[in-house]
Amino acid sequence: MSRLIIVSNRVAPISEGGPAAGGLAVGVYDALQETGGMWFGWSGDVLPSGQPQIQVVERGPVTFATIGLARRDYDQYYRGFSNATLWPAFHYRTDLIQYDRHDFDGYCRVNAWLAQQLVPLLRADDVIWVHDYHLIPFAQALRAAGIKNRIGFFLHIPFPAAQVLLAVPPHRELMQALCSFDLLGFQTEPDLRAFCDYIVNEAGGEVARAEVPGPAAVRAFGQSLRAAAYPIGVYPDEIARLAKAGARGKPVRTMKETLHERKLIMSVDRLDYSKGLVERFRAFERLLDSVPAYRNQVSFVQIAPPTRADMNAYQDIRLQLEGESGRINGRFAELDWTPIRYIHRQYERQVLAALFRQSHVGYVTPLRDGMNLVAKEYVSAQDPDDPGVLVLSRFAGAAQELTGALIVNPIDVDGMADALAQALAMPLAERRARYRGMIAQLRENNVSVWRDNFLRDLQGTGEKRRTPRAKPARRAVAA
Ligand code: ADQ
Repeated sequence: MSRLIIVSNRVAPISEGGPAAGGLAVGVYDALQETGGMWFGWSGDVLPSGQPQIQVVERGPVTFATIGLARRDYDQYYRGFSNATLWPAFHYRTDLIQYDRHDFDGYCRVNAWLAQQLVPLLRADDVIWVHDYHLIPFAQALRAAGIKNRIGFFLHIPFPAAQVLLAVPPHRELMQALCSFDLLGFQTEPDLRAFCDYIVNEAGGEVARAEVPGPAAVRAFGQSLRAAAYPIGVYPDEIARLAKAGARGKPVRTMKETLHERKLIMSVDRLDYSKGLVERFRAFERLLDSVPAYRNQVSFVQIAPPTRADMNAYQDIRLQLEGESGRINGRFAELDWTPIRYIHRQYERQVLAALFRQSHVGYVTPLRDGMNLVAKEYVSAQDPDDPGVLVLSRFAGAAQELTGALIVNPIDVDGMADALAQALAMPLAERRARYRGMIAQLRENNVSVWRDNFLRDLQGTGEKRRTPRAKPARRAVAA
């Protein structure tokens, strides 16, 4: 059996018995344990000086290979092109795109350098699975180094409409590099369609959609590859078990005591401008405005640990949210009631799952999101006899599957306030019916199914590449 090599920007923290729990981390680690293999990527360390050295740690059948980044590489590859150019562009925030061609050079340079670190660790029949937008030129760099193994790529974030992608100055070089993979995986059909539209209408390529279920055949930039949608899942039964177990824990008991009999609306996100938090806060305010009976009867808990805190756009959104929560609480709070509890810390998965189970409404309204695992975790954590209601943005990938949610437009503050009121008042029979449909879908497409479908299609991408490669894009091979 081939070894599986996972390549991702960050490698899940290595602890006793494997990586810390987390949607993707669990799925990937599980696959690695079954097939044996290696997880390769950045350690999360930024080195002020000196040459980064690769660290290799064995845990049973799994090898973790991690490496630090030099300060300039972190600034150009991670903070720069990945998170100041690609992240906003792929989340349709063209107003926030910053572009510096030196950062793009750094992005390509770091991809090529990481690929060179991986090459000596590879065997001829390894199957390589690369994850996410940080690593779009990775296959091209491996090909340039003579690697002929099968290489697949999964994009965790949305793939933007062609007109939005055109706002990224080196879009053509990026898409040429992306076409060096053998198989591309997207979160949803709309993402796949957006990619195909670019290939046909901007790159002059061809796409043949499969007549039987299976990946589309793509020809572009002198290369042939396959592409399909593979919506990422969770392990719903494992989350339900955690949620039940966590209900006896102190954090949940404390929450219940401070809520008294009030209803709970709950949101959990990384603090990011793509998550629609400002509009979400305003919609909750609109609910209190328009239905005074809910004042002092419902609390909204928003858990949002800061990420990418060394970037201006993230400092701005943090300040804006602190302002909004303070303003709304100032308007409505009473001595015994704080309408919005806005919390910046991380919680264990068990605590989050248990809090989801206690809450009447899961409020998940990103402006754009590749999938949004929180929506899936919320549904998984519910008590089947008395489930809460999911209010979900139509622009989260999860909305393609979780059709039993109340689907909202995340910029429509009035519409979201109406959906919150409908959720809080929803009769038990309707809540159960909606939950049953959604939990069945989550079980059918759990994270093992996602992983197995992708790896099956990657194995099926025909002969390993033995023909000479198309010429790599200009900057991708610079060391
Ligand atoms: P994210 O943008 O990080 O992921 P999401 O899918 O919601 O978004 O995953 C976040 C994960 O972190 C969830 O498992 C959640 O429980 C956990 N988490 C969030 N806040 C936490 C907190 N305070 N404490 C502990 N855990 C917390 C990217 C893409 C998504 C895509 C995923 C997976 O942006 O669109 O769904 O990858 O492909």
